[in-house]
Amino acid sequence: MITLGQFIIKKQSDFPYAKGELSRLLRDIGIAAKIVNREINKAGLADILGDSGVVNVQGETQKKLDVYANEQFISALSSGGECCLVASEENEEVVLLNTDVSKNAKYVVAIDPLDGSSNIDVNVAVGTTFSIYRRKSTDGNGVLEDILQKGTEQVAAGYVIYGSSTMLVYTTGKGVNGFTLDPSIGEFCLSHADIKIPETGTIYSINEGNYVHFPEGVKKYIKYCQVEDDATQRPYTSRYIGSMVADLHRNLIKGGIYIYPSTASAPKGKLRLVYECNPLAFIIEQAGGRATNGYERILDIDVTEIHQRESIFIGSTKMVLLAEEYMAQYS
Ligand code: AHM
Ligand code: MG
Repeated sequence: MITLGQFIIKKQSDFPYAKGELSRLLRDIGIAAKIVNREINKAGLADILGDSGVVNVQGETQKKLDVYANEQFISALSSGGECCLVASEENEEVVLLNTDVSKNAKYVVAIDPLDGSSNIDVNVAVGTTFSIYRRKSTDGNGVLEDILQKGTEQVAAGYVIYGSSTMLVYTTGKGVNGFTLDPSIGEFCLSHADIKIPETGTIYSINEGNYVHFPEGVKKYIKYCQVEDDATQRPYTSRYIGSMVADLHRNLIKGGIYIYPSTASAPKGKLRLVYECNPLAFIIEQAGGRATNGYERILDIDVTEIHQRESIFIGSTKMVLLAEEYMAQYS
């Protein structure tokens, strides 16, 4: 059995000049994930379900667990001392970790502490997504520009899924590995080494309730998924949890496509590029899949603000390529 901590140290040799900072940063994220997991597990028993009463910068009501998870990740990163600045879904501005140990740190982190908030109160899987970048500024407190980097500049990225079991999946650009939390010893243990997404699949994940608002290319692609055809095992299965991490994790293991397209009222879709689309795009590409906005690679999109939105087509390469063909032809 290999624990996350052991694995991270072992993998440090992939980076000959590494001083262990990135390893410690990943360790800090793992620690916060365990604390958040503990709270999620007993959510129905503790007074932690429901709204916090605060509306965040996205205009969405924060859940108590959103707030709790945000505090835990920021506090672990702050005391860990390897990250100087955090961009979080729950904070309008970047958070400077201005402590003695962290202010000169080399890395910055973008995070959605608890993704899939609408599922929290009903005991359905939720997640955390994170991206790690090397700062651009040289020392002292970080600046906004440190985090406004394209997805291609990510040093590491990952997600935690708090599901029927809790897993942490991450990449440092050399493949994707998944660790399952063993609650009896409180450790993430390597359970899914070198994950590869199937080239194609039979699952499509999209909120079809928004169908009338979708671009024509997406409507036509959905119809393609639903047509009967033995050779391609259609009609495909429709699966939509409403937690992107959970939908993506399933498609990563089984093969499939997840789409959150633009709609008439949301021309860039709903999801946020910096802390939702980019980390998951990095993971999926590293697993051999594909992630675009229907036209352009997600990781190549210019980042101008931390909460900017982007449409996403992500998953098995052949399925995403075909959806893009429909976009090119009809949208
Ligand atoms: P959140 O970060 O506020 O939870 O929103 C992101 C989530 C994704 O996890 C999920 O796939 C999507 O929003 C669901 O949105 P919708 O209910 O519009 O389908
Ligand atoms: Mg989110």
